[in-house]
Amino acid sequence: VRWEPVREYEDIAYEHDGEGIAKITICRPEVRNAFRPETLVEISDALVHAREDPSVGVIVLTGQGEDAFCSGGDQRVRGDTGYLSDSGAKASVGRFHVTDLQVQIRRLPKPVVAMVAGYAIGGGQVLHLICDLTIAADNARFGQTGPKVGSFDGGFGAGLLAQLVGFKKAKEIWFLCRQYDAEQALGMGLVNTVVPVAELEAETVAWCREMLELSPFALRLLKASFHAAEDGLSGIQQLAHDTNLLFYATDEAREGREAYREKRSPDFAQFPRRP
Ligand code: 2NE
Repeated sequence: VRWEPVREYEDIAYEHDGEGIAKITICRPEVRNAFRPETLVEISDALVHAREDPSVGVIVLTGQGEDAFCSGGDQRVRGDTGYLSDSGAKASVGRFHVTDLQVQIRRLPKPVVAMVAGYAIGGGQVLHLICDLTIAADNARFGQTGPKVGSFDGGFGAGLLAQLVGFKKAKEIWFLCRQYDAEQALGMGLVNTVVPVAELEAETVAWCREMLELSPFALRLLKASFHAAEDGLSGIQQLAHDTNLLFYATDEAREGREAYREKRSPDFAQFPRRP
């Protein structure tokens, strides 16, 4: 695959293959691709671009190199009120930017695939959980460190993990902070497949291309459907407005719009009341 850079960032690379795949790479290998607030803001910006670009059908999220997908929050910029940006007035105000990113990935109406080589640890493990699919290299290692380093992710990090691997296993992962290799992760339903690290990108691209052959709107509706119950009214809203996208194209909805514009009463009697 020939990846073409789309936008320049400091902490990430954002590239397209020109055939429907966007790739976002965390480029902080010196800290095992840990994220600082700026990293998350950049990923979020690239995701907006990929969402808005009609030529993009699938998004891959990964980490630079073979040692790590992501090792979670950068502990060097962790303050007493959250994670700190490195300059300006914002420097003293801690945040959890990752919350917004997690929700953004979950609500994004295109499939997001985590391509994991090496460590997916702490907040990095949660990032891959949030992605729709995970393709793991045989050197991938998964785990949580929260209770070791004085942190936790109780939302998606606990709840979504429990949905995937069951409550006992999820509690084991969090309560013992062990690491699990790729085959163990596959066995517990944490990842979709495991391939030799040298084949990771080719396999991920093959999965993406399979999805690119399929109906984008059906994939969009399916993603929203998978999340609707869990996400409550926000999830239902996504599905409802996806329905609205289709409803607007019907003669019945058009009649409402045209009647308003023409300042007349709408004639909905011409449309069947469906059983
Ligand atoms: C990832 C892991 C297991 C890798 O181990 P190893 O042995 O391959 O590498 P090493 O030597 O530990 O790390 C290489 C360099 O990367 C830094 C290390 O400090 C080290 O730096 P130098 O000694 O070379 O200067 N590094 C690695 N991870 C970092 C991190 N997250 N922040 C800052 N520097 C990091 C091993 O490195 C590891 O266990 N890392 C820590 C994982 C961790 O505890 N992450 C934070 C969990 S909390 C979180 O992510 C979170 C949350 O719970 C809630 C909200 C938001 C975030």
